[in-house]
Amino acid sequence: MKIGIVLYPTFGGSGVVATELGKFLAKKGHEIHFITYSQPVRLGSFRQNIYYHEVLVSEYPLFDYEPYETVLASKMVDVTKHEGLDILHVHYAIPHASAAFMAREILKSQGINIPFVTTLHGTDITLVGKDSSFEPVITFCLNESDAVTAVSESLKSDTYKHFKTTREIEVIPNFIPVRKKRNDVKKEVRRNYAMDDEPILCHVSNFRKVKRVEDVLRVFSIVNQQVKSKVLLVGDGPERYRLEKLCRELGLCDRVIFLGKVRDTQHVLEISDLFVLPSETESFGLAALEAMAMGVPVISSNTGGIPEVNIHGETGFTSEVGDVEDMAKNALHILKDDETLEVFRQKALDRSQSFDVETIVQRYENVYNRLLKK
Ligand code: GMT
Repeated sequence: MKIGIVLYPTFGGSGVVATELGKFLAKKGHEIHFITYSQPVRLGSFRQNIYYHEVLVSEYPLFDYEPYETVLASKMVDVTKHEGLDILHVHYAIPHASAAFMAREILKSQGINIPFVTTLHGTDITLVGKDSSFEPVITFCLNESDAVTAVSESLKSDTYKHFKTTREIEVIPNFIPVRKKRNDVKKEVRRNYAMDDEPILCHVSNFRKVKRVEDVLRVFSIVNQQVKSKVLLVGDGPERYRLEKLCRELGLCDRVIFLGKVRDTQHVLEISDLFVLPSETESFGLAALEAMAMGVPVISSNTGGIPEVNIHGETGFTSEVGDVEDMAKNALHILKDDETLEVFRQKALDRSQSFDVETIVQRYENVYNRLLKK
């Protein structure tokens, strides 16, 4: 099958999922054409069956805002025609689904029929999408998509809550390459950050307000009073300056390590003992799943789709958003001795097997096949 994948190329979860999906489909023999405005961060180097088409929006003095959506739709038309695509799969509703609709209709007028699948990832529905100025376009695109998928049950029900659509939405959760056994901890690497007896807490995000990274520091501050530990913060974004300031106020500068953006977070997770994800909203929580797949238990909020991934009392704990005392209490429970930590580590690893890339990607292929048979 020849599949066009439209995505955001940045560090955000939707881009990561779309890129990993494309890479896995390419490995299975499909021809994948990524369409976006810059090289997706997880794409890596030259790979068989993968092509990347850059959407270039030229500046023109008339435009205060460049018409990205129009150029994207034109690119989708061009790639579909000249590469002979069978299907378009767009990740994130705005503006990818509306551009796909436009492309599909243009192609139809030229006698080419191509279906498009829209995958909803979260903020397109729960944050940006809630802005009423987007509502008519998103509702229309959901209704016009040939198939709509959402990454969690929670996101599916949020979509029905916020948009007047009766479109069937199939839940296809995010996925991960699973491992049966945990990697051995690279002690030499770990010693660069913490003493052998100091637990390492970790957080990975884009440091936007919605991630409540400040809560990570507050949880850590309580934990560190009882168990001397370290915290590794991976990522960067608008909240970083405020967080660095808070670290100084809490007197934690020597215990909190800002690593900045890291392309391959698995090496950080490999040396971590606990993952903290206190988000305000989170439709899935891919970062938590990535931690669990490395055998790292999760302390998180109980918002959105997180409880579908992090099982309370088994793979970690979930708390009310903002309840840093409860999160710290739960973290201390897991860290109280090596045996308890090991039980949670193993359960986290086991749970991640339910999101095995092989099984989940097959479900996307089933959607494509169903549409192409129509
Ligand atoms: O969380 C972000 O700010 C990035 C956002 C995105 O669209 O890239 O992530 C969303 O999609 C991820 C992949 O499906 C999910 O794991 C995240 O939970 C979801 N983020 C939110 O709902 C806030």
